[in-house]
Amino acid sequence: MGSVAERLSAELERPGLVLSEPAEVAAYTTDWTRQFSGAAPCVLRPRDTDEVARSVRACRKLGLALVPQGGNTGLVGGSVPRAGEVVLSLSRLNAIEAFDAASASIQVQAGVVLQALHEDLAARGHVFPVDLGARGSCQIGGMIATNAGGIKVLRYGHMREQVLGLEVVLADGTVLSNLNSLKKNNTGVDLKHVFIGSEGMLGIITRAVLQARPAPQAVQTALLALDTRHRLPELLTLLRERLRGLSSLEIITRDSIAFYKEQEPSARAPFDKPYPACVIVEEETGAGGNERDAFVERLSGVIEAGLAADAVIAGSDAQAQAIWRLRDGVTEAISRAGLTHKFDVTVPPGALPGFLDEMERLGDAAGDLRTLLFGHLGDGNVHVNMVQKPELAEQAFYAKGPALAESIYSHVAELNGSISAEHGIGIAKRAYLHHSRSAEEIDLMRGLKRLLDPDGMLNPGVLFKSD
Ligand code: FAD
Ligand code: 2HG
Ligand code: ZN
Repeated sequence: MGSVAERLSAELERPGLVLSEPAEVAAYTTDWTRQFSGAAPCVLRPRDTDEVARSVRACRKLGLALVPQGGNTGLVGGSVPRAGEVVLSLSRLNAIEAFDAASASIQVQAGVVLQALHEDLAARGHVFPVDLGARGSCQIGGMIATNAGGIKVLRYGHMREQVLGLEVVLADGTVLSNLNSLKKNNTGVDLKHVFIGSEGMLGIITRAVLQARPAPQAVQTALLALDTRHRLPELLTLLRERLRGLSSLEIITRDSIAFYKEQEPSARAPFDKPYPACVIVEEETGAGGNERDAFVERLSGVIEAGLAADAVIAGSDAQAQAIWRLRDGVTEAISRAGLTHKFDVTVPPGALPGFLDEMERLGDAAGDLRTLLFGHLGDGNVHVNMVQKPELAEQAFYAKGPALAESIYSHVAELNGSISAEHGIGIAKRAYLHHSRSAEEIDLMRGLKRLLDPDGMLNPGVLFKSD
């Protein structure tokens, strides 16, 4: 019979495609949060679409389930094995294949890392307008599979809005290819949307054509200090009205900044006293000193209206990066600190002040947790992180999860929000999907799964328990 790795190697007859050394396999079996991990008999590392299709057919023939994996930065447990599945890593499909200046579109393989795409396009005077803290590791395929959002959704949308064409390997090994770069293509059901956001359970994304954009002439960045969170809806309204090129609007609450400072004592506090919240504002403008002056003028109107108490306005790229360092630093500090119950939710902007208060109340009531709130303010997307205090034992920490999730998600549902703004459902949220999706919608999703993957071999257990 032989081991799974031996049988797959014999079936595939491709040297270097099957990784089975336990120490090497282990690098693929725990996720970024360190809260999800499992064992895999081996890792498949195809180099192109054909090898992905062969790998899928070999797994099918041997009755093996598989977990597609990109950069393994997903935050809902969908990228690592749970019940002995084979991991299929897309990392070697890392070619940037073609750039078309006339349509500003770019064709890439699924394993291209976001930062590599940013750098490639920068050299061509263009940008890819999705950006997020995991840029150094997350891959285009994984970002499409999770419909990743990030810090520029406000102006440019999620991954979904950037995908023009897609190539996908289906569960039977069929290659479904529609790598066009057309903006307009109303030729029946747009099948790429079935796979965008499907978290690896309907097909394996191998290539994509993406919409790039000419780089903005200039980007202005500021950090506002708020002395109340209760006027956030007014702040949003005024900033949207005044800053026509608004491209990012991020919030970090006082406790999150304090936590970051504890973790990184060398980091400078942004203001000489703590404020209930800070907001990063970024606007794309024309070039030149007058544009910066006009940006300062627009923000002074916000201060005059009493919606911000103080502001730091970047005068250079380095100063802008220092402001963004605070935002990325909070996410990283939380990950370094210990175990965290993570809730990535959206609520309507008008509900934000009460929602933030309620999250802190729930965290305090649960006990021995630090509630850290931050996120993509412009989208009403709050990242609620409840971090284990040192005195809380691991088992007791995990025991608090289900009740917290139920309280938070039912509150989000009452507010007509979403229980997953941008990270997806994965394993972590599948028990709560009904808070954001109707029974009919969930049935239809199950039907799609049965149609495209009747044997349940692609990422079983993601989104809902396998039939
Ligand atoms: P993985 O983690 O490898 O996989 C994620 C899911 O996609 C899994 O279900 C996997 O099976 C599936 N998958 C992966 N590749 C493929 C493929 N080629 N075909 C089919 N399925 C596939 N997300 C946001 O939306 N906004 C943020 O601002 C944001 N910030 C982040 C910051 C940090 C520091 C970290 C660690 C994560 C952040 N994320 C954010 C989470 C986000 O989901 C991921 O960073 C990214 O979208 C996942 O890409 P990945 O290549 O790492 O995918
Ligand atoms: C971010 O915006 C990411 O930094 C991660 O989406 C959020 O860790 C989190 O909760
Ligand atoms: Zn985010």
